[in-house]
Order: sequence, then C-alpha cells, then structure tokens
Amino acid sequence: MAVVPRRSTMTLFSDSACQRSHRVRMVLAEKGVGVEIEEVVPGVVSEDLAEINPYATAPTLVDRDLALHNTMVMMEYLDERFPHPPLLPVYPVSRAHSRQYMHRIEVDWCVPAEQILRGEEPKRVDRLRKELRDSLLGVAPIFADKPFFMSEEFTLVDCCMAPLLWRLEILGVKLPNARQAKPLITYMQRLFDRPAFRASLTDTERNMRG
Ligand SMILES: N[C@@H](CCC(=O)N[C@@H](CS)C(=O)NCC(=O)O)C(=O)O
Repeated sequence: MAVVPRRSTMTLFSDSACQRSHRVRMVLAEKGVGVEIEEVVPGVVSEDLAEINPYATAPTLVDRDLALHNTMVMMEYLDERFPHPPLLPVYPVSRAHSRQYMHRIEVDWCVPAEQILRGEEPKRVDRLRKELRDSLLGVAPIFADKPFFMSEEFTLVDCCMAPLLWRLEILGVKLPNARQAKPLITYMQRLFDRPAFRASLTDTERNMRG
C-alpha cells in the first residue's frame, strides 16, 4: 500500500548531490514527511536562500518562521517535531553518545569526503582516500555486533552514515573483498535496502553507484 506523506508546510533547500542534504532527506523519508524541495545549484547563490541563511548553504530547512542552516540542528528538530518513529535513543547518556558519533562522522569522514570530491591536489586526495578507507575498515567489526551504528535501532547516526557510504564509489574508495570488510558491507546493504533510503535518493544520487 502506498504511504501517504503527512502534510507539512516545510521547505528544504537541497543540493541533489550533497551528503548533508541527503541526510535531511533521509530523516524526512524515515518519518514519512513530505516537504517542498527547492533545488540548490552549487556555486549559484540563490537570493531566496541568502535571505534566510547567512551562509547560503544547503541544506536549509524552513518551517514557517523558522529557518535552520545546520544539518545536525535540522535532523534533531525533525526528530522532535515528528516524533514517530523516534530516531534518537531515550536515555541522556545514549543520546549524548549518538550526538558524539554524528559529530565524529562529520569531522573524520564527511569533511575529508568533501575534500576528495572537490579534487584538490592529487597527492592529498590519494592520501585522504586511503585514510578514509582505512578508518572505515577500522570500525567495520562494530557492525558485526549490532544491526545499526552502535545500536539495535536505526537512528540519526545511520542517517549520517548512509549518504557517506552511498558515495564511496564516486569517492574512489574501494572496500576490499576481505573478511574484515564484510560486516560493514552487510551494514551498507541493510541501509540501502530501506524503503526510506530509496525514497530519499535524487536522480543524481541514484546514478552515483553502478
Ligand atoms: N554547517 C553547515 C554546512 C553545510 C554545507 O557546507 N553545505 C555545502 C554543501 S554539502 C554547501 O552548501 N556549500 C556551498 C557553500 O559553502 O557555498 C551544515 O552542517 O549544514
């Protein structure tokens, strides 16, 4: 049966290729919330966006008088505004852990991924690719213990992981077909098979993997 999106008056300024916009689209899809999507073209500053976001970055979420321009704030706002299904654990310590994981994913993996995609100096890009691959392989065993990122339940942390992992091919990061990588590869497939993940993909993103 088709899922009828809940009505909302929200607008998401989204870049169809950017992993941060993808995270927010994924949260919206998991919650079954429909929003107006305003496509942001990288490098082109839209006046509408500049008016509500001092940095004119994507994603930007507008809900009536509220305009949010930080991805983490947006994701948590959506989780509070649309509580079902909850995408953060209940207890403060677990919530703090989740927030810290999201921060580390951003700093340790997403920022280098962005630098790789910008194609800066080739030697540096090679080094960043290797570091990203080794770092992901380093955490691969944790996915053997639990189905999601350090959790029995799907959370916002997985909404940060999925867009990054979906981009490994275009990042030129190849995981080895070795035992060590298996739990990570299984985790990736588990995320990619989610109906909400499929629904969150833009045409550009659909073409990112062969
Ligand atoms: N702190 C912001 C950063 C967002 C960001 O850097 N977005 C990139 C695309 S992934 C962007 O819009 N870059 C264009 C620019 O900085 O002008 C967040 O966490 O949402």
